[in-house]
Amino acid sequence: MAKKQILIIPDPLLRKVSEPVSSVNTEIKNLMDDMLETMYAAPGIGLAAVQIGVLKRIIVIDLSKDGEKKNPLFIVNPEITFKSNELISYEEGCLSIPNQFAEVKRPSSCKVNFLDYNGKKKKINANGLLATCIQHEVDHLDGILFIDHLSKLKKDLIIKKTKKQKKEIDRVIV
Ligand code: GNR
Ligand code: NI
Repeated sequence: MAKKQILIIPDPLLRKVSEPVSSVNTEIKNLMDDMLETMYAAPGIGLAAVQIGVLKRIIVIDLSKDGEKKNPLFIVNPEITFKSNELISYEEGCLSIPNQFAEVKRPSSCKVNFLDYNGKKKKINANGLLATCIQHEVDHLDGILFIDHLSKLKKDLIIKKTKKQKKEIDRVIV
C-alpha cells in the first residue's frame, strides 16, 4: 500500500467525469488499498479516486470513530437508484478543499447499487452521515464539489480562502 498525494482545488482533474471500472482486478484492488491508506492518513471519512488523480468511479468510506474497529466500505461503479425527498443538513468538508466547512442540504437517505472490493454486486440503503458521504463522493465522480451546492457568495469566499492558504504554504516552502 502507498499513501498518495491529494489534489486540491483548483486542480482541473477534480472537474472531470470519472470512467466506470470494467473489471475489479488486482490493479483496481491495489488502487483501492492506496485510497484507503491515503484517506486514513489525511484523515477523512471518504475519498474518491479522482482525489488522488485517477479518473475511475471508485469510492472508499469509513465512518468508524477513533479507537473503534475500522469498517472500510469499498464502492465501485455506484448507481444511486433512489434519493429521499426529505433533506438533511450536515457541515461538510472536503480533503480537496482543506480547512473549509459549510452546511450542505442533501437527500437524507439514498439507495445505491455498486460492486464491492471483490467485484460482487451489492445494494445499500443509506441514511444520516453515510447517505451524505456517499452523495458527496458520487458528486466527485461527476466533477462536482460540495461548494457547488452553496450560494455563489459562500462558494467564492471558500475558493478565495483556499487560494490564499495555498499561497501562504508555498511561501513557507520556497
Ligand atoms: O472527510 C470528509 N468528511 C466529510 C464530512 C461531511 C461530509 C462529507 C465528508 S467527505 C470528506 C472527505 C472527502 O473529501 N471526500 O471526498
Ligand atoms: Ni470530498
